[in-house]
Amino acid sequence: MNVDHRVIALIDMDCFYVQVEQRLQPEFLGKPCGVAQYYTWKGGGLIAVNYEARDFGVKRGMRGEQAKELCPDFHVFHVQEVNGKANLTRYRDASADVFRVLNANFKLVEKASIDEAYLDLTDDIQKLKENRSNLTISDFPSTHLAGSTTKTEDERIEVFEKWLKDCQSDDEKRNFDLVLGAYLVEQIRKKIKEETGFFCSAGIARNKILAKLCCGFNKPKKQTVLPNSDIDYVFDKTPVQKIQGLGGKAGERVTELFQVDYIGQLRKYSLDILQTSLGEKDGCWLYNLIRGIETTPVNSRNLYKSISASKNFPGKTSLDTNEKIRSWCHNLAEEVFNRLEKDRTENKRRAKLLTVTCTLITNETIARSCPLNEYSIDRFANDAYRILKQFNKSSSTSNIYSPAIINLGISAGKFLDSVKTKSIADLFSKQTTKAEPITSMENLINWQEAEEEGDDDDDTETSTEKPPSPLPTTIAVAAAATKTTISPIKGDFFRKFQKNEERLKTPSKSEPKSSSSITSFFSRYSTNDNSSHSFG
Ligand code: DCP
Ligand code: CA
Ligand code: CA
Repeated sequence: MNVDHRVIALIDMDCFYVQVEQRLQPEFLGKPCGVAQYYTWKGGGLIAVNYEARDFGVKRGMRGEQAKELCPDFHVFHVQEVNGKANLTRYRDASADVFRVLNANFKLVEKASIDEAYLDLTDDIQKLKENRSNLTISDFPSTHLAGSTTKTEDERIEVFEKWLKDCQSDDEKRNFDLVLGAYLVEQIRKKIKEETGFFCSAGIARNKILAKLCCGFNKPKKQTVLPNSDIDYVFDKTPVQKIQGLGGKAGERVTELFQVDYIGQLRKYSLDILQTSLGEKDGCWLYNLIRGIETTPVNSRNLYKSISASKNFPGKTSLDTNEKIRSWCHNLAEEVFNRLEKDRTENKRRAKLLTVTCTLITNETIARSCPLNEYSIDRFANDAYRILKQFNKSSSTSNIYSPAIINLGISAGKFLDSVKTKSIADLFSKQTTKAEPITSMENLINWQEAEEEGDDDDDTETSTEKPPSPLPTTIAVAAAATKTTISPIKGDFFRKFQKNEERLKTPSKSEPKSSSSITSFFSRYSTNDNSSHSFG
């Protein structure tokens, strides 16, 4: 079996939104704080909580008031609102600061979310090997080993020093790559702190899934290395759902099918059994993953694949008149427009497809798209409204919109290089004041299941702004939308990997060779890839 030789890191900012707010108001540094969306209902729903507050039991999803009960000194920052809607510009700009540092120092950087990046350090390490030999514990002030749970700093130093010595000896040369990876990550984390003021954590391992997993082992302000020799130990204690891609329906299916709780318990199943139950490619992917092999590459992507804004309208706030819908189409269109304009200046590209999504009070989710020929708030709003009008079942003379809308979103995607695409059509559409009829519409029913952190430049509200009554969130809605259209074992296996071009051949049952079939789960329903949740 071809053992993975790469060194991959996942950098994740610590309590990111809180740090962004604290950077603006440093008097709150070191104090228990959180960031809430909206001022309404019990102090707003917390979407980020710092570690000082977590010590008091404050968690994401709680209300500001509840947090204050647990921690009287708790301070709540509120997400800015524009047009009655959360505006994430501040966090996006802070994210750009972090990515500037990463991109200036590494070639292979993949933006995985607003506060996360994968780095492929393999080549950098080869260069480092030529120049640097002996490293000491002082080069690793915050590195932990995934396979050991050390309680004190002295213990950490003892364990790490031993590993370092082993790795630098001849027998353990292979792990020396990981040592150098950890060294580089210590350096970049320090640089991020110096240049942005933000702390982060990291995981360093042989593939993306392992790097992501171990990043969470020692948060905040620390990093964790996972040598392959520790994988069995770690997997024996890792719930299936904790593995990226097995967090949703796919993970549930795996735990049910095999009656396991921990990923390591799957080791006893042969490739044949896994393939029979999950399909050839997926079974192979899982079989290899458990053995530490997963070859999804780090894609240098820094641009969002789509730009979208959406809002929930729960309970009494549902959009039940044409007027309200018109007005919100305009608000969302304005936000998308502003971000598109900024994107056009910064990235020299233009979106060519406008997509409108909504969830009706009946829980039906609708997604339609049309060509986007010009950047214009009115045009976006009119196109969106025209699409939505088709689903109004009330009489054409009344102002009522029925069934009412409980989530509305507008998104722009299918970006093309604007320098090359200044077409006659563009020029023509600039002169057109009145919106043209929509010439093509496609039903985007093959949505991908949304996760908490979308991969797009997304101003979608998060699940914490829940109304008092249980109503679907954007996330739940998108998931529900997938139910009817997506093959059973899908979960959220793939969003982050869906554009991965590398589709390795599935080995024959008797001879497992590769593991990149995380893409295969996805490829079944990725033919019409208009998902607004991934980077291009
Ligand atoms: N976020 C959000 N809604 C969610 C989850 C997250 O708006 N349901 C935002 C706020 C977070 C940011 O995304 O600060 C990054 O999310 P993380 O899951 O990485 O969480 P944090 O960075 O806040 O904390 P941690 O230190 O655990 O990574
Ligand atoms: Ca984070
Ligand atoms: Ca994150």
